[in-house]
Amino acid sequence: MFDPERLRQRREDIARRWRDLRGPVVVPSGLLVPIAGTDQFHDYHAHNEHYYLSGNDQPGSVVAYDPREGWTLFAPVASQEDRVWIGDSIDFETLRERSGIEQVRPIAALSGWLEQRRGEPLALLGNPDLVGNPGGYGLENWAALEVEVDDEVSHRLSEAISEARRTKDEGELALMRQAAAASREGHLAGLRLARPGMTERQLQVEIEVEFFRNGAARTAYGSIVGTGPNGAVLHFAPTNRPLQDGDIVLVDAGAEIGGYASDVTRTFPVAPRFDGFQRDLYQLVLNVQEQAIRDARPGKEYKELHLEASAGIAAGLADLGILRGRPADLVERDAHALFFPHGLGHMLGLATHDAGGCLAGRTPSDRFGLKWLRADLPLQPGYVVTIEPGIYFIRAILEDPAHREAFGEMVNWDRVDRLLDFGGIRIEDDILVTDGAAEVLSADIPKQIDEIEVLRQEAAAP
Ligand SMILES: [Mn+2]
Repeated sequence: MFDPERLRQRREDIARRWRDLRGPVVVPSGLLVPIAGTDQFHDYHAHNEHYYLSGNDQPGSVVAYDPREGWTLFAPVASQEDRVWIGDSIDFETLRERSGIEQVRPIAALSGWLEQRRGEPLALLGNPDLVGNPGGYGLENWAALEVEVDDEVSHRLSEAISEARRTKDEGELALMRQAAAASREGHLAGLRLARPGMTERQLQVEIEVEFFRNGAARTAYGSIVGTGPNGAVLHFAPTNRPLQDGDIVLVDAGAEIGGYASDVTRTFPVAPRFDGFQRDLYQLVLNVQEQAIRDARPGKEYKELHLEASAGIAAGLADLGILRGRPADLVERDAHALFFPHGLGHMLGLATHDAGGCLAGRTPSDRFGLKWLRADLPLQPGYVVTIEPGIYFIRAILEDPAHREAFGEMVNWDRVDRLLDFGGIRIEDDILVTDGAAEVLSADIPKQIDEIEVLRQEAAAP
């Protein structure tokens, strides 16, 4: 999965960031979580900090670090019963080769390793289930180990990993490009196969099957497929609602490969063409999105990008007669957030909303127009972020009497009332910030109106 040399460099970089550290560190991968009342488990996801440091994703593993001794990987050893039902664990020589960590030891040895460090403050990163379920890691009794977890140091070290994770190395970018390529195949299938009468759920299956055919290990997040009014629910889970002629369809879905996410949204008509208003609104969102991608340069504050996109949306909605007033005033009063309530995007990587989105010391604003902004930092070469403006007609926001009063004259409410079943439009790409223009990892997934209409007309042909 990863080049072991790169993993070694990554750990050296982290150790440098931890240079003041005196005590030991443990980074558990996490354990399988049973589904209550069954003999099954929830989907397992190795903790990203553990995976980032080791490339190992087996449950019940621990990466340990001691500034005096370096790195150790404690790995599970399958029991005979495990081997009968689940299969064997990965042998230690393979783990050594893959991770580049010389010290690979059975998880049963973790207890002794911790006992040797009795009384020293311990930094606990990764999955904290080590404390709640020590038995899962072969520890008999957490309290008896007399280990004290230092929360302040743990937090600081974790922040250092998040900072390191912002800049993607070539190995990570290769996986992100593969993930974006698999996402492309899925979105193309959706654009080609969506038909009146097909359900959201059926469309989801057609999209996801192409992700998996093209190498995805899983979807990076629960696919969002919302048709008609459902497109206005930001994280809508697909239902059996059939697609109807005249609806627009919002598909936010991405493949994950080697632990790395892609996160792409496309919106298109069920009919062979956008109708007049859909087209105006779509072109507005697209213009704002393309401008934000052009402006995503090193040093640019992500929050500025968000506010500029908000101004673009406010200006466009004023041109369309939905908002009233000067765009700058509308944004200052957060009127755009009635229609664009979420942030412009987020960091992307091992997680869909990747670590390190906010610079240390910056806290999210509680302003209506900023509270869901997930990234607040200056962009740097090597960062991967999403750019995903949208315009929605969300009843929960637009029917709220408090909003109707607060934004009274700024909104053409009669017009809004006729659009409450419109749904929403979002266009999302994954971009790599470089020294020059940003590279759009998801660039070849069609988003221009004419490209989409060509595909939709092919879909409608008998
Ligand atoms: Mn996203």
